[in-house]
Amino acid sequence: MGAEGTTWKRTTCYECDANCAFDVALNRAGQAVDLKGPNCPRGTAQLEREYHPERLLHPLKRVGPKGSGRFERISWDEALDTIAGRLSEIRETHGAEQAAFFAGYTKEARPQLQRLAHAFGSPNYLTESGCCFSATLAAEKLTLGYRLKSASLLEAEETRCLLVWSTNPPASVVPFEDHHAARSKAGRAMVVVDPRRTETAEAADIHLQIRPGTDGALALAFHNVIFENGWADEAFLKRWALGWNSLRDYARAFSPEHVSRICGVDADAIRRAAELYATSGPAQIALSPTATVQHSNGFQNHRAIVLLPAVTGNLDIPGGNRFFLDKVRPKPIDLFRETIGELPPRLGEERFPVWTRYWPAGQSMLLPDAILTGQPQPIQALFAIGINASMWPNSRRMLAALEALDFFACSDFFLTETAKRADIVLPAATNLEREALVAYPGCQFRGEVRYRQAVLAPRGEARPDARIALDLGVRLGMPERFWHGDLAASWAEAAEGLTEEVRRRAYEDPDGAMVFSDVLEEEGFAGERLYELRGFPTASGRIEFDSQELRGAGYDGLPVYREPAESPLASPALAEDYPFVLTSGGRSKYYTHSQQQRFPGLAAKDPVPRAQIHPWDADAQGIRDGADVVVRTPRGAVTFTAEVTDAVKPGVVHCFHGWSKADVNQLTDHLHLDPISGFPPFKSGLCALALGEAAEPYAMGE
Ligand SMILES: Nc1nc2c(c(=O)[nH]1)N[C@H]1C(S)=C(S)[C@@H](COP(=O)(O)OP(=O)(O)OC[C@H]3O[C@@H](n4cnc5c(=O)[nH]c(N)nc54)[C@H](O)[C@@H]3O)O[C@H]1N2
Ligand SMILES: Nc1nc2c(c(=O)[nH]1)N[C@H]1C(S)=C(S)[C@@H](COP(=O)(O)OP(=O)(O)OC[C@H]3O[C@@H](n4cnc5c(=O)[nH]c(N)nc54)[C@H](O)[C@@H]3O)O[C@H]1N2
Ligand SMILES: [Mo]
Repeated sequence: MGAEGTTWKRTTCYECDANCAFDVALNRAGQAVDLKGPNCPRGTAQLEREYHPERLLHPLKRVGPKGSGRFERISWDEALDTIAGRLSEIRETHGAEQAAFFAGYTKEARPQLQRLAHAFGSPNYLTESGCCFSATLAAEKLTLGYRLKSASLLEAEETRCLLVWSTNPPASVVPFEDHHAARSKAGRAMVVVDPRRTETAEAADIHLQIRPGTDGALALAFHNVIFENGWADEAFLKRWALGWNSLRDYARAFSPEHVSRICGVDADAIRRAAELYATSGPAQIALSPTATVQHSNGFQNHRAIVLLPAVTGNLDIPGGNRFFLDKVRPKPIDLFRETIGELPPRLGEERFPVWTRYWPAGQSMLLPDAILTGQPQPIQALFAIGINASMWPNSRRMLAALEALDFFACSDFFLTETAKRADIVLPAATNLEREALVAYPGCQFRGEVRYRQAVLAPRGEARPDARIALDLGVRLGMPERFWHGDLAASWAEAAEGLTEEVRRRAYEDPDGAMVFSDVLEEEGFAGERLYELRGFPTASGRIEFDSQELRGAGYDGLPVYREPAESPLASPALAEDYPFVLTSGGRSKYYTHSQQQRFPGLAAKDPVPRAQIHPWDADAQGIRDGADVVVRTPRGAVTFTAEVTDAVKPGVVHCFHGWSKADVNQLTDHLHLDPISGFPPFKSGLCALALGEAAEPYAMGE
């Protein structure tokens, strides 16, 4: 007990994948009155969600038209029976695969949700990963056989050159401004590739201010300079790589002068940056999970980048890019392996066969098509935990799709505009109110695992999402397979995958277990190079500069550069009407996507949806800083607040994403998905600017 009768309890934050430890002070009534944890505005604001007056506290049934917001309180029994009943009807009339199960940025309950989908008989478990991270993972695994460990997560003392390619930790990675990859450091050269002069770019020796979506061309220019100057590690390439000489030949066309015209960057700066990277090693690339791949050409662009460490001998060396290994591996309870062979094709499996091979879910970017056109396969019903139509490109179309569903149920903390389209809305318990085994394969940066106990009783009738999935499994007639609804038992089964010692610490130690040992030690490996032990586990067993797997599926085997589908060079006629390049979704440290706009503490810090515009472009249109500016694309027009700043590249407009009153995805293109990953071009399209307000002010979102 503290001085005022408070008790402190340990919990973990849930605002991002870092899962930081937080201590919560509880008063005698069991209410949270204070929080202590890392210096992170979103972590510190967790109680604004917890006690927000608009939080959903009871299950609701829609009684007015979709979108009207007219709902009536119902019991959990009625809500669950309705959902189980409607899903069963759809399964009987159309087949189980016509019901989809979706999880947005919320990740904790995914194992139980996926289990529900597959036990129900549907392959269509979909997530936000259809536009986040899975493309970089697939591109890296397909090319190198491993996922790259990136300096955005872990600092290596030995690094002498840091190449930050499209990430800005002060906005997106704890500890923000203090992140090592955002600061200059004595003895370490730094190059940043970003269309904006971010805080990270300001710390760099060279900033390559690239036109969005041209990263592949820039990476090819690096390859060009490196091979021309004899800086490639040919001995390594001869032994371990396939098709590297084809890439060398292909890159001959990408001289710095030529690429300078594509990317809008000075040719000498490209030369100097490539020289720094290739000759002052150990060199390491810090990557974004998404910024290189949210383009119509992103998958191949990303491949061209991740081949740079292979060419320069910076792969798997201290201070270079090592490989990411899952250190904590709970037992999978998602039923994916057990069932997927028996289930019909997943959404996207035919169109994105390579991506599907690397990612154990369907491609959510095709959900609007599936609902509205029945292509590539029809979807009639959706059960979602945390869904926002504004996550999709051309989001008004996604909202229309949700309205066209036969049945739609979701859980959330708030009655969002998206939830207003649902037939049933369920109140989700927050991370402070729910227990969970906090460790996801692939998401743990440091190999930490802990069992987070609930520190607060759920408000109203809120329930953990994972528990809701179990409750539905039980109502669908599978009590045994769903632990009779016992959430702790489901986590206990996942924890069976941990060693006894790690499991004990995960449950008993409030700090959880830090797991540093890994599979390599189990194999008795003490050496420095993982590939010497395991080779490169790609299709050919070598680093695939020229990927046979991609060729086999009808794609280019080399990381061939193609212009973004909408660009001044690819679509000059369109560019006459839409002369600016639009990129979106640079992060703000005050928000997680759409989530905190209704928290007064954070809204005060970053109050308006901003469109960043260079002064030359703003002046030409008569746009002043702080004025309303209409950003227009062939999909629509949205009003933002102009932030006139020379930090953004001239000719480029950058809009922040996730805003309910100004949703940039009302403007983005759903047609030109990346042909390999299905990722949408959030970060390279065309737009026009005008002073004033859009004729149809935007009113959807959250
Ligand atoms: N505070 C906060 N942190 C977050 C999130 C959040 O919502 N809020 N979201 C989390 C999630 S889901 C994700 S996926 C990650 C995203 O993580 P990151 O993608 O690393 O996000 P940022 O740090 O904003 O860096 C992206 C940078 O890419 C630049 N950029 C835009 N277009 C291009 C381009 O075409 N080429 C290049 N080279 N650069 C480009 C932008 O200007 C921006 O500075 O952040 C995670 N962290
Ligand atoms: N233009 C553009 N669009 C983008 C991006 C971009 O950079 N530019 N980034 C993309 C990326 S990388 C990502 S990851 C997506 C993120 O997109 P979303 O997944 O839509 O992100 P959020 O807004 O965080 O969450 C969606 C909903 O989940 C609810 N929610 C949050 N936590 C929970 C929970 O624990 N339980 C339940 N039941 N509900 C919860 C929130 O209240 C919210 O309504 O956006 C993508 N869209
Ligand atoms: Mo993301």
